[in-house]
Amino acid sequence: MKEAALSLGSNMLNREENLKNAISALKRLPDTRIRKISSVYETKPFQVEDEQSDYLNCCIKLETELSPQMLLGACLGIESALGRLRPYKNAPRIIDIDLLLFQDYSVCSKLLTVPHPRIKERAFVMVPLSDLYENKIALGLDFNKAFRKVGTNGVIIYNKILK
Ligand code: PH2
Ligand code: MG
Ligand code: MG
Repeated sequence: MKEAALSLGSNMLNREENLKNAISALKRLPDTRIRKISSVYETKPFQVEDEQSDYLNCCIKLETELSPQMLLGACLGIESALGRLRPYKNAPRIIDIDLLLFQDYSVCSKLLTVPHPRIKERAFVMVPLSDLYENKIALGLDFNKAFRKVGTNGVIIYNKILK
């Protein structure tokens, strides 16, 4: 089994329901088990060019026999199944599922870059991601170091646990 971390985000329609539906779909993936789900955070839109509603964000740690490419494909499939459209870059979305980390793999191709290149700039990713790793070091990423740079502005706890 390989370990992977995902970031989930929603800022359209019923955000909580969208996260729940995405998690249910992830639970149904073949040869894949969810290991840990972070708290949910309400976050201010970060680096978007239009007026947008606040997001709900969380992160998930899972174990899988899928390859990074298959896992990414599965995430994109879940986004489509839940009705995600992509009218323009960083548009408001029903659900976004990003592959952050995959084992200690370093992949850089046209379709997939792992570790996700913008993790460390994004408090809305770093805060939930750090919930998943008790010793605050994961797959080549030192959270304490990254945190000192990114801070936690615009990220507030939304509820404790998403079932
Ligand atoms: N996702 C983005 C761009 N900006 N801001 C927040 N708060 N949450 C997100 O999930 C998010 C964002 C691109 O995917
Ligand atoms: Mg994203
Ligand atoms: Mg995405």
